[in-house]
Amino acid sequence: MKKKYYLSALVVCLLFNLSSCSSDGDTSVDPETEEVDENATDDPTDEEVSPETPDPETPDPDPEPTDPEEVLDCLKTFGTNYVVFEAEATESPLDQWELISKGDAGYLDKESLGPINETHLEFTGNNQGSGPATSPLEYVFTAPSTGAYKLVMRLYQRLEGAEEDKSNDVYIRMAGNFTTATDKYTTEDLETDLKFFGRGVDQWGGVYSGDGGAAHNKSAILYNLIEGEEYTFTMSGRSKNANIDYILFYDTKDITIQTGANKDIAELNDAQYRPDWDCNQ
Ligand SMILES: [Ca+2]
Ligand SMILES: [Ca+2]
Repeated sequence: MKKKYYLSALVVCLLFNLSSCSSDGDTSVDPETEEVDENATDDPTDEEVSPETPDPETPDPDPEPTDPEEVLDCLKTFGTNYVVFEAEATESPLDQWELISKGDAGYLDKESLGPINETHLEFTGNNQGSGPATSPLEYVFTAPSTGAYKLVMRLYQRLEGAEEDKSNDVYIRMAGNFTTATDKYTTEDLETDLKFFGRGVDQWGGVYSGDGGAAHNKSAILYNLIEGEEYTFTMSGRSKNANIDYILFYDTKDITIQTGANKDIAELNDAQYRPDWDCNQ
């Protein structure tokens, strides 16, 4: 558990560092209060200290600098036929996305299964209804198999009294050697910021449907991916107070994932399809 908090703090630092490094010339940076939880190193649950180690002060015997690449790698899981990312597994500046971790006031853990890895991203721009594609976050991955990959995310709508179709969407686009795997959207539709919506009305649910494109469809998002090819997926903010826990791509010839309005994709599906933070075990 302690390691989890440690890595959580590292990720926060990493993201804010990257943000400031890459924000040269960007004077519109939101002076958001960085709610890094300095008290996260509480609860040393284990009271017992062996007599041979009289110095319980040393917090970590491993002072080597953390490689940002390694931290990012910990937030992604690659199966043989799926890829799943923590929402914060990006090198992009978070900008108007806020990283919320356990202990933060806005942490969304009301459900029996809380945020995976005790983190989620909340979009704070635009309004709860809509707005332009804002604060793009890039996720780079190599397809582990050739097939039609479907996209889903875990969503929580922090409605604060708004209608159920508010705070429920993001924009998505894909880059790389792919084609559309659905007749509802063209490849060009999928290469361009497209609304992607779902339902998680004051609870964890899912994002599972596109909305728009040339034919104005509302339908699942599917990409033909090629094993070994590298892709860059981009998620941008659309509606304020939409919270994303993680992002899953899976090969539909092998895997079925249950989704639907107010269906929690984490609870309904096997735990292997969540980012398992394996570097930290
Ligand atoms: Ca998470
Ligand atoms: Ca909406």
